[in-house]
Amino acid sequence: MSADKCSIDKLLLATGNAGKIREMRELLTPLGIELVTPAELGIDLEVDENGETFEDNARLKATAFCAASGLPSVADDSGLCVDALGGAPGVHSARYAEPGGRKRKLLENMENTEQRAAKFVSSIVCAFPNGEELTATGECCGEIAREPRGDGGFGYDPVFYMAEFGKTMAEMTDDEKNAVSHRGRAMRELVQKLKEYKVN
Ligand code: ITT
Repeated sequence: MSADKCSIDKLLLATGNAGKIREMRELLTPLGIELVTPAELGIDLEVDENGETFEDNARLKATAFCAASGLPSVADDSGLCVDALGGAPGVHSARYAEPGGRKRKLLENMENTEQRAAKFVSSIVCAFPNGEELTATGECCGEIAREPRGDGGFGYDPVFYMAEFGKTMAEMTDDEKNAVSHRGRAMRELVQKLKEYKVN
């Protein structure tokens, strides 16, 4: 086996978020593993994300999808932590407001503050049918913009501004985002661990 390949043949991308699937695919493709989605397998699973940390929730999703599919399953739990809001919305990022209203609510809550610092966090768990797991995390620092800009990416990307690039994450290409993002960093750590992982 080449040092760049790994001993797993097939991996489930354990998420219903199309943006995450696109980014995870891009980052896992060099491993040469077959990547499948829950939709492709006809798996429709609602996991109760009641953990206290990103890693707890990533583990809940990864183990549930692994049990349902019998395949090694990679889940990402991620979110936006805003300093001026005491780290909110954090693990509640997906439930901060109704879909479509999250960015507006965030900008409203930030209207009267000059303190704009924020970070994206991604925690990734790969659960294996034998009960083993691999974990990885990544963070990306930036600031909350005054208004949304750009139509790439997903979620809070249009309001997450990175001064060093003079762009919001939604103004970056997928490759530019993956090079610096929380998920890109976490996935590169996972890819390294997958290369070293030996199936028992
Ligand atoms: P799955 O649980 O099915 O993976 P989800 O969208 O519900 O999909 P999370 O529970 O991890 O995912 O919620 C994370 C939310 O945080 C997500 O819906 C976005 O609103 C936000 N988020 C995470 N990563 C992001 C990114 O790279 N860019 C913009 N927003 C992001």
